[in-house]
Amino acid sequence: MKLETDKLLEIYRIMKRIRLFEEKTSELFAQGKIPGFIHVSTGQESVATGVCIQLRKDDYVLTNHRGHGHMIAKGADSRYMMAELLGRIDGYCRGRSGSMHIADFDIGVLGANGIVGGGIPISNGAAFSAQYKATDQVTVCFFGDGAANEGTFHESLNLASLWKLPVIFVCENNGWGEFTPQKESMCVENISVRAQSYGMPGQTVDGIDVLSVMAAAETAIKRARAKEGPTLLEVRTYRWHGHYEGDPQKYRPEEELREARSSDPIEYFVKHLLKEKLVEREALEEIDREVVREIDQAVRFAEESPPQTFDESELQEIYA
Ligand SMILES: Cc1ncc(C[n+]2csc(CCOP(=O)(O)OP(=O)(O)O)c2C)c(N)n1
Repeated sequence: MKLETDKLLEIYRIMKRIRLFEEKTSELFAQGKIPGFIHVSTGQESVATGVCIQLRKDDYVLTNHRGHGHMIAKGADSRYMMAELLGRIDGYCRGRSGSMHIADFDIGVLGANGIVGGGIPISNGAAFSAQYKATDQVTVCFFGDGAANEGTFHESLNLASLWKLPVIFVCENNGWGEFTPQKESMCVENISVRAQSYGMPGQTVDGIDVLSVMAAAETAIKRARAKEGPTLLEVRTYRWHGHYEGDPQKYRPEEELREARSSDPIEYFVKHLLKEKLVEREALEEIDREVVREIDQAVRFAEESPPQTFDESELQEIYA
């Protein structure tokens, strides 16, 4: 894929923004500043970035419980994200959704979802709305390898293909579904082969290379926009952290983790950019400084925002 310098730097900035946001999130969680459960996507930045960077603002995204990166890549403001995670009133959902139900309709993110596979049928609904209204919006649905074993995955892919819905199903295969490795939960190696049963194209891409993810996503997005139907895109990546923050990870060999961390999609991209002399090192360093400042500001913004409080009278109104 041949891209202008500005575009390459934008890709770098988004991946870096996700990485630093997630690292800060882990840190704040460990300090007891984030209520509830948190699942971070550290190490998986190429997937959200490679797909979302090619979407329009009015395109839809459905995400899952590990969705901070998807939201950031779709254009979310780190300040409102951080405030939401900290349960503050200036958060995207006024501090009431937290990490797992965050949404921002203005940028097309229809919501995270704590139910594994829960976003997949919703993405069909969003895509159907575009088809019905004859717009050319597309819908991207992100989910994990674990979700690819849920009934919702199979039912939704069948219907999407039958109705030629403009959806891109992006299976972010990080090798683990909670504490179970992929090979213990399914008999196929490439989840993309499942596309065949539903009569749609399926492709597996190596997530180490954000440009490969972009190339595959570009084809799928074009197909959806041209009203030719859905695609199943499987991106192979690796979950660097535990299933949730604080997970002791007794089930995972340390050697595997060490090896995986040595293949970092951001480092891989930087090496490529410098080796091919596509950008100056100083430009990357400048972005690093800007993103550090941005994430610090996001934390300050969130900490200065008042905590959301729970008013029981609201419940009484709901159940009256
Ligand atoms: C329907 C349902 N079943 C089980 C769970 C418990 N659960 C939460 S996350 C998870 C694993 C999901 O794995 P995957 O889809 O691969 O996503 P990843 O966490 O690897 O990003 C499970 C089993 C749930 N939340 N919902």
